[in-house]
Amino acid sequence: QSKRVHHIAVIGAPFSKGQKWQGVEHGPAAIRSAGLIERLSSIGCNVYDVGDLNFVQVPDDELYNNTVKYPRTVGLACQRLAKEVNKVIGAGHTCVTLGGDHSLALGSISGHAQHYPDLCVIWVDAHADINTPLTTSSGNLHGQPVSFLVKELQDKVPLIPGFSWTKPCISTSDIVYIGLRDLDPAEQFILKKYNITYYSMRQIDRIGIQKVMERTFDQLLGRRQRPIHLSFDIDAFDPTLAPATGTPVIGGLTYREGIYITEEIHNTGMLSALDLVEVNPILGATSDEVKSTASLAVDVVASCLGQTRECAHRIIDELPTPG
Ligand code: NNH
Ligand code: MN
Ligand code: MN
Ligand code: MN
Repeated sequence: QSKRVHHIAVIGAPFSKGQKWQGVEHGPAAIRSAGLIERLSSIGCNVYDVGDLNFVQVPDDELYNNTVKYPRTVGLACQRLAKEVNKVIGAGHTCVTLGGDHSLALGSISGHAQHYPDLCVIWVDAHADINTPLTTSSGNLHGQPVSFLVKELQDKVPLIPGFSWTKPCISTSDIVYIGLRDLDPAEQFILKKYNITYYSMRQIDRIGIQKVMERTFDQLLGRRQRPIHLSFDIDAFDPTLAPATGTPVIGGLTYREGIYITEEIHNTGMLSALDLVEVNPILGATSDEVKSTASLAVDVVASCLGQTRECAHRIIDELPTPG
């Protein structure tokens, strides 16, 4: 295990217009209250807290094509986030983005890719978030960010207001999904037609999380070492573990599967940026549900950055002697 100090930048992205629920903009505050910064310091990370970005709602933000909601507001927020992520990555930090809804991954991955064009993406989620503005039935942009990022899909993605700054930066073979269990018909079609790798919950049941991670790294890092962008949607976990989120889906990751994923990603030594999204403290039924969801988010981020289940992170060199 590497002894090198991890220099981490934490960016709060209190953004919610990519989906319909109020409250996900309070995700960064909830995750901070659950002790994220202190935890990262206690495992030896050098933490630079950027604070929360200020997002504005664009006035008269009309629907695109009578369906897609808040395109200009979401586009502008992602553009703002991309700039900030690019800045801290350029300064040599590992970048942690706290959401906010998952539309912001368009910003964080774009900003990350501006600095590291050969990055790869691991997308942990119950959903594939690869609808195009023409296939979405909800109209929510948090279900679409991947469609803007994948080069091979661009002839199917219309130019929508607010998104003219975007530039597809990954190929179909540069992304792997883990935890899927709720796909829309068009998403299923895209994954199959473009041959995008995904490990659904069913696949995790069949081969186990250890093989899933082995195959993921074979595909993404087998030929060459390259930076990893982890985009982690808290709804990948089972709703019993992460109830405070907008679109819970039964039958999700166990705590141990989720943490195994992040431990293995840490062990590659290649994690360069991560998003932790969709924690919505307003949607918890009780304050305990909110606390357990936020504290799960802290565990995910900390284990990406070196927290292990095998060592105490504080070294002692002597045992107390009786008498
Ligand atoms: N696929 C649905 C949509 O396009 C749901 C997406 N919801 C998510 N994604 N929470 O992670 O709206
Ligand atoms: Mn380490
Ligand atoms: Mn998502
Ligand atoms: Mn999801």
